[in-house]
Amino acid sequence: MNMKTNEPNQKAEQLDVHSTSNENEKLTTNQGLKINNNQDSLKAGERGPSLLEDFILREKITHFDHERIPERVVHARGSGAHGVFKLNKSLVGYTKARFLTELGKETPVFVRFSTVTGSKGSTDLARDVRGFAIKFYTEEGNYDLVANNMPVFFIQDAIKFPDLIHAVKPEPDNEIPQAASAHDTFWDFISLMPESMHMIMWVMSDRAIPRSLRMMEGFGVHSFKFINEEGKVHFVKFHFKPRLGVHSVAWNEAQILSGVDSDFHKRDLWEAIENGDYPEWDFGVQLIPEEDEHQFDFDLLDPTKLIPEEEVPVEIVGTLTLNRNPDNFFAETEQVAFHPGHIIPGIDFTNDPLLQGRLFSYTDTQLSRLGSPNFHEIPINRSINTIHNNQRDGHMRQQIVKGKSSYEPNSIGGGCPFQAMMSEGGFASQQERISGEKVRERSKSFVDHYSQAKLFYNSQSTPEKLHLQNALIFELSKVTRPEIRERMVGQLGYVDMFLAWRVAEKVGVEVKKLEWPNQSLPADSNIIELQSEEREPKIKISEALSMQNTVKNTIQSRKIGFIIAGGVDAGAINDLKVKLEGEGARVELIAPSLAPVRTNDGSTLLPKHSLTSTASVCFDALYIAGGEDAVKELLIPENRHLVLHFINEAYKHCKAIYFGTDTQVLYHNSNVSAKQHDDPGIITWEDGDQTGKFINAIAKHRVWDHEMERNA
Ligand code: HDE
Repeated sequence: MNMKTNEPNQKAEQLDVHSTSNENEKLTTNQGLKINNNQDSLKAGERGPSLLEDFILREKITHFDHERIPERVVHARGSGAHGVFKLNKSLVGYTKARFLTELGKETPVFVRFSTVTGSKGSTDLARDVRGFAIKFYTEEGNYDLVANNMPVFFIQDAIKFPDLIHAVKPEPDNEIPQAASAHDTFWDFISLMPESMHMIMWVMSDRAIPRSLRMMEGFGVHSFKFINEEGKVHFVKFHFKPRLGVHSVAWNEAQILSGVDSDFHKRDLWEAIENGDYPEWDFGVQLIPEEDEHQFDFDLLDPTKLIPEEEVPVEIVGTLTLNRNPDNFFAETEQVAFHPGHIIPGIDFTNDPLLQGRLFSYTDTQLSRLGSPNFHEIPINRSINTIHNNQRDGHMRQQIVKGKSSYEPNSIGGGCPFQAMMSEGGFASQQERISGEKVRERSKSFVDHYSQAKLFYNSQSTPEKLHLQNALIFELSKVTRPEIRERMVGQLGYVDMFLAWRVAEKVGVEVKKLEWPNQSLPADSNIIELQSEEREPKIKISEALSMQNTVKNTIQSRKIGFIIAGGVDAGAINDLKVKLEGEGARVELIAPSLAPVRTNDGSTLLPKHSLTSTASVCFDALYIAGGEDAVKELLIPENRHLVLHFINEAYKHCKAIYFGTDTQVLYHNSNVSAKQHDDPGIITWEDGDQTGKFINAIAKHRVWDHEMERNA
């Protein structure tokens, strides 16, 4: 049974069989022997040497010595959750995959979100792509959609992947910097790879610093194929759109959070699920009949291109809900093994050269990470379909397969296991006609690298453009070699001259037209072949590309910090708390210390945080609770600078702040008092009950439009 939803779920039941609890049990060795002393090793005399004979000590230490496995070479840091995918609209005309055709069908899933570049212990807040990998435990076998939160990729061909990753990872001589792209080797590579320019726009946008893993989109990136019962083929792009909208934190906030709570995203996902705020996404598809493959001004096989929603709308057909936290991080989130090659009948690959390379990489990497070809037997990776084949043995084999024959054809085993006919669910690849010269070349249809970068940049709102410019300025300012900065600014010039000019001005170089081959490159460099045609995008602006257009009118699961102190107005606090929680928000109390706070009506409140144990960056909005005595306490020297810092920082990060009654002194001593225009994010005592206004401001996420003024 799925514990949180009480709905039957085949995968949860399967995992239960492999789960154990130590509750009320006696301590044992791995051989089941009960242990009666776990405090002292066996010694020759109480002050003597330990004895080799001590098998209990040896077993315990040996197991400990081998507890670590290699972290993922990319996407090492992750957070996972169980959930369910529900089909709301059948895709029967397009695919025969049963989980996408049987209306109302619920399929268990396990999802793992990740950053790409950093090590397992690095910060959640790195400017980075986020992985969004989904394992669908379908009745036809496991289907893995190994997606990202951005719809395109840096490179067009898998052969460049190790170069890309080596460039972005910490530099090889000193292993600096961790979980950051702001360094010479990354920008050196990027400045020489114009095909990455579209992805660079995404990674430099605030999409790379999500507010929450629950507030990110998911994209399959590549075009895949759907095949229906009649064998008809459609190209398909996969989309997940979060019900809470797509939101980010400010870059300065991300940097502070990396110190204050580097597990911010992990914690947020965990707490939301524990609180019953189950994250939800609409699942949608863009469908293109096979015969329309060449109807676009880009190649559907090129993973640096998206299909604008204006050209092919996203049809929403299902809901993805995460409703259960893992019981054990290592057993589930760490050992889960995804592979874009895990497909089922009705879904097939395209010849996207990036996807083709991935189809090799994922099993290969599990062999080194999980150590054996039997990684499919680890409970989290098991299909809910039973496994029958003649594969045998290998490290850590779990299944005991009965019978004498482990080959096919056989007569000894009665010919079993039998091949399945297609009508019985047997998988058959699409019979695609392929003919061609054996070449090591890039298709000419992949040669436009700037038009969709322009489309993305032009589609951003003014604050989003500003953030993108500032991100590039930050990153390139960390590049020590001026020639790399100059080459990069030259690339940006092909996307937008103002963008290039603004970045150039701040990073101390001039915008120059790129000359190829570049003087600083080896004479035989093939870089000239990688250059792009200059094309204008067919569509000038695509609304779906701006996060600002995804704002939803909800404060569901938003975290609101209430700053309180002794004598605080209990009535006002309770009233506001009830209203905010009624809208689904979470209220947390912050006081000068963790000691219980006495209110003006004699009741006590228990703060969750003290002013020194948390920071404004951990909250979406602030309420400075009123009450004369409370404000007096907040104004004593040891509290005053902490409270003002809270307010100023929240204001700088464009959050909603509600000043309760009697808080005038705090208001006037904070940066908020310098505001020159009406600011929908600032709500004050003068206005009486302004709860509705406060809720509206929180629902807008941030007041980015006022950023210039706020940060002045
Ligand atoms: Fe991956 N990628 N990737 N990737 N990828 C891995 O597999 C690889 C690419 C993605 O939570 C690795 O099990 C190559 C695109 C996610 O466990 C590895 C290429 C997209 C995850 C690997 C790509 C992704 C991975 C490392 C270019 C978005 C985390 C550990 C040819 C569609 C899965 C592992 C998890 C993980 C290889 C490009 C998404 C090494 C060679 C494009 C979400 O196999």
